[in-house]
Amino acid sequence: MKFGTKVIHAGVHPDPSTGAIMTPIYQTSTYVQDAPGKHKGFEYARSQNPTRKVLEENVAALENGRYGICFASGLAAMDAVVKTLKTGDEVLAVNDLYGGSYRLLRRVYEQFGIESRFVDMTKADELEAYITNKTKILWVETPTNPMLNVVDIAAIAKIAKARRIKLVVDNTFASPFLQTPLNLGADVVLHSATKYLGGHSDVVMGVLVTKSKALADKFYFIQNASGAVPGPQDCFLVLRGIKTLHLRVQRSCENAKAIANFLIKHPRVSKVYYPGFKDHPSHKVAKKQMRAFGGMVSFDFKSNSFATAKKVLRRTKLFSLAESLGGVESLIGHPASMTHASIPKEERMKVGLTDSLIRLSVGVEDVQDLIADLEQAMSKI
Ligand code: P1T
Repeated sequence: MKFGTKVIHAGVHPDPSTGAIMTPIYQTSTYVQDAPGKHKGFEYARSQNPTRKVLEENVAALENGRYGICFASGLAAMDAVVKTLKTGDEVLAVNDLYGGSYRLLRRVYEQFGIESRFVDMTKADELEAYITNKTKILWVETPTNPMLNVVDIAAIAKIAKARRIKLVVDNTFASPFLQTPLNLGADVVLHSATKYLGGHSDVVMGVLVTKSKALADKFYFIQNASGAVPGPQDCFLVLRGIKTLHLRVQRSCENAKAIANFLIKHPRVSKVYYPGFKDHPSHKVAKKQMRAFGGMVSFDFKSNSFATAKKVLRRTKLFSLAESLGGVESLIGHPASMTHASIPKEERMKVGLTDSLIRLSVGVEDVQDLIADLEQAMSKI
């Protein structure tokens, strides 16, 4: 099946009792058993839910994996991955990643003796030097949040395999329409389904996908044992959102390209971070591993001033000032004070995440209107 067919049909079947074409929302906490241990595969809704099961099968198919495991948020999904480690193990993570992911590794897991180090993974050939015999997970985001660096998944996967380390790729920014990391050698894919999968800014959810039965069993165990599961209504909403994933992401990518081209010509703009530009340091890798360059664009000002950024952040009308991304509506954000506020300033500055950096999540509106909105917001700065 091709991608546009999978989003609608993979794992989805008409309801056997009524023929309902849409997956029902099984709003139940438990299931009646015929006799102790004699049931229809569903015992208790933390452990199994039919709406969730359909979504898990659907996302697994989109990522070309075998197992999908849903969690109450993207961070709950990440938490489940880190919970497979033990004291003394170490995570080697990309040095530019979502602030909440950084916070989970640093502020939660370091107190249990699971240390993390953050390195520039765009230089795959230098990665080997950072690996120790404690390193158990390589944690990659690509494109990264918010600097839009692109990591060569196949190159990192080769190193991970040789050293018997698990490679986890947070595929939230790309979505499975643009890249499928399991095909490139990753062991686990993570999504904040809150973003492109859901696509309508109405759900918080996370998903893990893997081909490995051994890893899937660990994740199912943690899903049930820790209990950070999504509700059935949210599973329904993400299933519905996914049906148009390819159309939405395609349009966002086209719009983002036009906006990046507008911004790069703007007299007040110093830098535009967009992997679709030929002079982006990882453009070649992006071209090789992604179908298109994504719907996210970050940019900075020649003034390097927070005051300038603040003016723009206040003035846009169609771009709403908000955290999150990947919805049909365009959002504008200030990573330093919003999504990445939990990263110390010295760490942020090392990757170029300044106080004047603005991040755009480009939606599916008419791009002329989006450009006009940015033009008016940036006209008097
Ligand atoms: O918000 P949640 O569903 O828990 O997902 C966390 C998460 C994980 N990975 C990436 C790459 C993310 O961007 C996020 C959440 N990010 C935002 C809320 C944001 O605005 O960047």
